[in-house]
Amino acid sequence: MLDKNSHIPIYIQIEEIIKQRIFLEEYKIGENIPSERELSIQFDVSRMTVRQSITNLVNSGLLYREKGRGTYVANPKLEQPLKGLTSFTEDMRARGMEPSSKVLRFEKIVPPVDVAGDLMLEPGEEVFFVVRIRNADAKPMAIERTYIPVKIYPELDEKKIIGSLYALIEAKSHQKIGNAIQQMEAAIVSKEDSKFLQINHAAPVLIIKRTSYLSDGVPFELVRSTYRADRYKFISEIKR
Ligand code: 16G
Repeated sequence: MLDKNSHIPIYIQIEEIIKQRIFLEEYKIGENIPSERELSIQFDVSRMTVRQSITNLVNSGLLYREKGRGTYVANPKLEQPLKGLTSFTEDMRARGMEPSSKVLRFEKIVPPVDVAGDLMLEPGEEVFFVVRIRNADAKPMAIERTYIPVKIYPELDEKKIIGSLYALIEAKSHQKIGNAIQQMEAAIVSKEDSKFLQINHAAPVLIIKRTSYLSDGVPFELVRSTYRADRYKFISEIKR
């Protein structure tokens, strides 16, 4: 209940009560929560105060607003450990979700010089450039733009890449994938990607650039993955 004499601001108390209701499943995932007007009557506070609490919960990803329809309880974000070198397919299966992909582009190109440099290619060497939407349980999670040197897997085609790239590469090269270097940064989604990811066009995304190597040290992919920031959080263990 609200304590109007408390030193804790009212909007923060309301946030806590709403969180509690979500935790107790009084407000269920994917369902509408009461309107600002109803909540302001319930708590006997102004709509402005309720709006502030809801905005904070929307910003933290617990709730989301649908224009003209109200405020809903969001799915909890997927927690992706920044630990083992796993594939999207493995990550989703480990969670009991069904991975799938939609290939938006598949072409053979001479890559830009920076990409060629990262992949340690000779001048003029070709790569496959693949753009895939990665879905979990048929919902878009990420867009991956991948460069794979043609010499690594000359027979790669649009149909094969629908499944797991890592499984294909390991089977083809008869060696394990060894390690990768990753960089992560925050960004605002591009107009094009917002459509594919089914998010608002100013929504935040997390971009991971990964260069991966076979166990003999040969680079086999350079990927830029754009993740929905409302669906993902990355977790790492750090020791001292
Ligand atoms: C992950 C990797 C990506 C890799 C893909 C392979 C990150 C940031 N990216 O999404 O680099 O290409 O898995 O998945 O983790 P697949 O084997 O299912 O095609």
